[in-house]
Amino acid sequence: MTANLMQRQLTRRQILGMAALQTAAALGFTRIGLQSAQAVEPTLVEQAPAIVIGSGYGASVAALRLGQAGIRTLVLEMGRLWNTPGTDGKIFCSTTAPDERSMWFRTRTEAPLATFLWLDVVNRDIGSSPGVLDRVHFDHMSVYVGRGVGGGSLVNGGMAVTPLRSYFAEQFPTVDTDEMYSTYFPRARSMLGVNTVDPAWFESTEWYRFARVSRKHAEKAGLRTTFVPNVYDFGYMQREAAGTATKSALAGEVIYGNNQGKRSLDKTYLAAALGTGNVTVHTLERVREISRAADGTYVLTADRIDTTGKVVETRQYGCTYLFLGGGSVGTTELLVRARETGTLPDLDASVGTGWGTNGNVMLGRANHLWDTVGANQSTMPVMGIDDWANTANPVFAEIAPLPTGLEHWVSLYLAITKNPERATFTYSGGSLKLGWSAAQSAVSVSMAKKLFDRINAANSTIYRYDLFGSSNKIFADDFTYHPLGGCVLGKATDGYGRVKGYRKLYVTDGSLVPGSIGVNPFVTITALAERTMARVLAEDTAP
Ligand code: FAE
Repeated sequence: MTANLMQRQLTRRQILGMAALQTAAALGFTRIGLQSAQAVEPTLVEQAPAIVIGSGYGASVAALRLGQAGIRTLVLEMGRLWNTPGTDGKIFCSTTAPDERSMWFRTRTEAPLATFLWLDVVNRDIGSSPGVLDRVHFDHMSVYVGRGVGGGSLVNGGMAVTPLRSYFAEQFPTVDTDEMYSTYFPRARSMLGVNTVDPAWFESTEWYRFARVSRKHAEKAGLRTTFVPNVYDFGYMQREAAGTATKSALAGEVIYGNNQGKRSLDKTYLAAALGTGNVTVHTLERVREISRAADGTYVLTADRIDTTGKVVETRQYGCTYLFLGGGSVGTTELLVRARETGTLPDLDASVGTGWGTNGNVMLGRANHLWDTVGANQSTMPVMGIDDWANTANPVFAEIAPLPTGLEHWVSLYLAITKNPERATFTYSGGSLKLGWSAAQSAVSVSMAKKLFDRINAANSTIYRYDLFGSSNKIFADDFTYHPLGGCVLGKATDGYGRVKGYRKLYVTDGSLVPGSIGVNPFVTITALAERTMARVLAEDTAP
C-alpha cells in the first residue's frame, strides 16, 4: 500500500486518536483517551466492561475492535507512551548512541551483538529508566520484547511476513486456512500499513548493498532469496536517501525505536482504537494478579510505577471481559501465576506449555575484502533466504543490517529454523521459570549451520567469530526476538482464544502460536487476533 493510500485510510477518528496520544504525552499523563485530554484523574478502583492487558499486536486489535463495537475498554500497559522528545529533540535514541531511553530499567545496554572485533564497543552504560527494549532472562534463553504503547511494534524490524500457507495449516490444523488467507491476513496487512520496497530503488541504492551482497552469496550456493514486505514507509525511506526527509531507518534507528517512517501500532491500530472514543490507555501500570469475583467478573491488581521503577500505587480494576495481550511471556506469566497461586485454579494444565523461539539464531559471515557491504545500511530488512521448502533442513534467514557507519565486511542474518523443541513455564518461589535447555538451542544452531556452511563453501568465506562475546561464539543461540506459545490456540484455549475453564477470558497475542511459524510473526499474531475478535464480538458480547 502506498503512503498516500495509507493517509487516505486514516479516518477522522484515527486522527483524533493520534491527537489524544500527542496531547497526553505533552502533558505527561499516564491516562490516554479522548476524554483524558481533559485530565480526568482515575479513581483508585475502576470498573470497565472490557480490559485489555498490554498494547502490542494482539492487544491493539482487541482494543480497536472492542472500541468499534461500542464497548468501553481500558488498556493497561506497563511501558511508557513514547511521544515526548528528550533533550536532544528526539523521542528515541539510535542503536549507535544508546542512552536511558534504550532499555527497560538497565544500567548498561544488552544488545544482541555483544562485541565487534572482540571489543566491548557495542554496549554502553546508561541511566536506568522505563526504556523501550527489554531483555527478559531465563536459564539458557533470553527474550527481547518491546515496552511501551505499541509493544514490539516500537522496536522491531517491521518485517511483515505472511507465513507459508502449508506451514500455517501444519501449525494450526483446526483453523480454516481459506478464511485466514482470504479475510484475516489481508485485513491485518491493510491495517498495519504493509508495503514493499521499490525493486528498482533496492537494486541501485547504497543503503541495501548489504542485502544485495548476501543475495549474491546465497544464489552462488543455489539458494533462493525473496523480498519481504515491511511496515516502514518505503516512500519515506527514499526521501531520507534523497536528503529531503529526516533520517530514521537510514540513521541507525530500530531496536531502540524509530523517530520517523515506521507505522508502529500507535500510528495504526491504537490510534484508531482511541479514535473510537471508547478506549482509554493507562501507561506505566503492570498487572500482576488476575482473580475472579463471586459474580464471575475479573479483578486485576496492577502496580503503577514511576520513571525510577518505584511502585507508587497499587490499583484494582474490575471487568466483565478480559483480553490478555501481554505477549508470549507476559500473558503466560500472568496465567501460570494465577493457576499456581490459586486465583484462577481451573486453568488448563496446558497453560505454560508449547513455548518456542521460532528457531531463532543470529550469525555473521566474514566477506572477502572486495565484497563490501557498505558503510551506509538501512535498518529495515527487506530480503530473506528462503530454504523452507528443503524438508531435510527448513530455514528462512532474514538478511539483517549491521549499520555502524563503517565498512565492516559482515553479512549478518537472523535465521528462523524449524526447531521442533518446546519448553514449559513454571512458577515457583514467586518467579517465572522457563524450562529451555542449551541442547534445545543447539537444534536451531545445527539447522542454521547446515545452511550457512553451504553458503560459506560456495563463496570460500568463513563465519565471524568476534560478534557474540569473547569466547569466539559463532551462533547467538541464547536469545529470541520471536517468543511464541505458552497459551497455545486449541490447547490452553478453544479454537478462538477463549481460555479454557473461564468464561469471557481471552488470549489474543503471540502466546497462541505453538512455538514456531517459520517467518517473522507479527502479521500472524495480528491476523489471528482479528479472527478471535470477529468471533468473540459476534458470539460472546451480546447482552
Ligand atoms: P508484544 O508486542 O510483545 O506486546 C506485549 C505488550 O504487553 C508490551 O507492550 C508489554 O510491555 C505489555 N505487557 C506485558 N506484560 C504486561 C503486564 N503484566 N501488565 C501490563 N502490560 C504488560 O506482544 N516480528 C516481525 O514480525 N517482524 C520483525 O521484523 C520483527 N523484528 C523484531 C525485532 C526485535 C528487536 C524484537 C524484540 C522483536 C521483533 N519481532 C518481529 C517480533 C514481534 O515484535 C513480536 O512477535 C510481537 O511484538 C509480539 O506481539 P504480541 O502482541 O504477542
